[in-house]
Amino acid sequence: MTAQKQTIALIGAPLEEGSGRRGAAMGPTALRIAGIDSTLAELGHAIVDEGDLKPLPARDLASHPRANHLQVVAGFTRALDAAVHEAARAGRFPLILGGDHALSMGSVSGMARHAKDVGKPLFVLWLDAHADFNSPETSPSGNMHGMPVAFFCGKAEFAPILAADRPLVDPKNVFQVGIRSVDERERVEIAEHGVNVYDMRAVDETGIAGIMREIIDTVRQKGGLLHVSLDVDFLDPEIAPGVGTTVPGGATFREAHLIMEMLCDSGLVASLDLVELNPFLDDRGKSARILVELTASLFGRRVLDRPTRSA
Ligand code: B3U
Ligand code: MN
Ligand code: MN
Repeated sequence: MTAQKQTIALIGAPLEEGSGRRGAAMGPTALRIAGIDSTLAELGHAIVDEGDLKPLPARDLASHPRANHLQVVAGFTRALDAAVHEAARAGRFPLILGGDHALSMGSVSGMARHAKDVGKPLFVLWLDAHADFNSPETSPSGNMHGMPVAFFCGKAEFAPILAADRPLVDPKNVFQVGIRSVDERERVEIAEHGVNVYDMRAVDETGIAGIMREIIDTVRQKGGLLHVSLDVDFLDPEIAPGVGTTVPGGATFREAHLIMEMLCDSGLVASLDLVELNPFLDDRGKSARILVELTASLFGRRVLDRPTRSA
């Protein structure tokens, strides 16, 4: 159970170069100021704050005209891949404090290596307004925070950022929820590769509980580990304005909260990214505080005890 007492490794990743604007590098600090460590400690977990990562060298890579700040993103990807893999290997829960969403190239790759070590398939729950399935060839912006899913599925031509034989994630093991802004080429790519997409229309028609039950049942049946990647823009900008790419019509606090409670009950979550928080754009720490609240629900904060359900 995620609610079981765990040792949580807080791994700060002050990356903003993937996003095309400044501010997300302040994300880890804002999450700490909003009390991420004390909140989780109060729930009975042990916290190891590993501080903020420094990017590893990536001078071996030439800059790329369609992958902005490739070396910085690659440096963080390498550092995160190593730090996340090591934390998971040591039995700690990797909780990545972002940083823009390009960092998931590293966190998911590190977890894919861990899943391979323990002989389980890795599943990814991508909570986002965007599909993030671009590549340097398809991206309209060149911003690498729009590319991580294609990267860890091995479906995009990138420079040799990580070892060529790194374990990849099967696109059919990726579940995207809350999607409402997809580029033309991405639309084709995600369908071709079999990514499971629950867009906002699906959330409205089916309800978030039904979608989460389906996802949790699949991961459980396959005996998988689940990595959760939470982009602030998954949430409606009314409740979480602290993000560079707001898209109207996002998830409500109640929907996001229920997701976290159901994930907690499932006991399947092995790692978590909190990404795209831009404190420079936030409204008096509102978005940072919501992320801390949602994380607390994932780690066992509950309103009332309930009989255990299947999901
Ligand atoms: N799909 C667009 C916009 C975008 C993706 N992710 C975010 N924005 N945050 C792109 O540039 O790839
Ligand atoms: Mn994203
Ligand atoms: Mn997004």
